[in-house]
Amino acid sequence: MIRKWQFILVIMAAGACSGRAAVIYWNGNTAASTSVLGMDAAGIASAVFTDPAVNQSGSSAATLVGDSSSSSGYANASGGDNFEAKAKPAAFSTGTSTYFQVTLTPAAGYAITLDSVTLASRSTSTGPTKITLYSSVDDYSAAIGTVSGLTTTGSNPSWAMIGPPLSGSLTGASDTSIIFRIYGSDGSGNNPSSANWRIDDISFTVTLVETVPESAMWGAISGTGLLALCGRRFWRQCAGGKN
Ligand SMILES: [Ca+2]
Repeated sequence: MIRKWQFILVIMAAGACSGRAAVIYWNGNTAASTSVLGMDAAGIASAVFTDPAVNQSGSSAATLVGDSSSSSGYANASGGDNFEAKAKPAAFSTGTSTYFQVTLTPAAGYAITLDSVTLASRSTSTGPTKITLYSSVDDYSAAIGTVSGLTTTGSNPSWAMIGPPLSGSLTGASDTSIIFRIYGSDGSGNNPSSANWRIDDISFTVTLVETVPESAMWGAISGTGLLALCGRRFWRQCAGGKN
């Protein structure tokens, strides 16, 4: 049976590495995040999309930020600018499919875990019907989330908010950036002459774990142990010498 002072020690040690959530948000105006909100937003040093998107179709890539076809039709749509790309209308391939890329960099002494991603997406007739997420944690070797069956109706399609379930390699190392790729694929038709894929109102919910140097951790545990032993002695005295 775990004695009371041992239980106190475990709780204190666990508390030294607790994580707290933050939501990183882009409204499509700039590559850098629009806001970082949460209990420990200071744990994020930066969160930035890459400009331009990689592996676009045609001879000239679309710039990251566009002001056409503003987002609408879902709760809290920001409208205005969005992120755009000329996605290749072809089956998914990590080597050739078009993707947006975002780099999350923790503040010193933190590690990042991705908890969820939501984003609004809009595809024209040649645009992606499938979105797939990968991360640098495993060098983009396994998908961490997928949404299929996106609508690509006509020249003026609707925006849709999506949130693929996540699994797999989602936690980065301490003091190490994580790069996420948002692939768009499985469109059909000829290569587009203008942007056929737009995303907006992107939110990454993350847990920020404050990593503690080993020496500091063991110092904290030693100090906690002494406090626990003192408390145990006092408790025994009050209980008439029993424990
Ligand atoms: Ca917007």
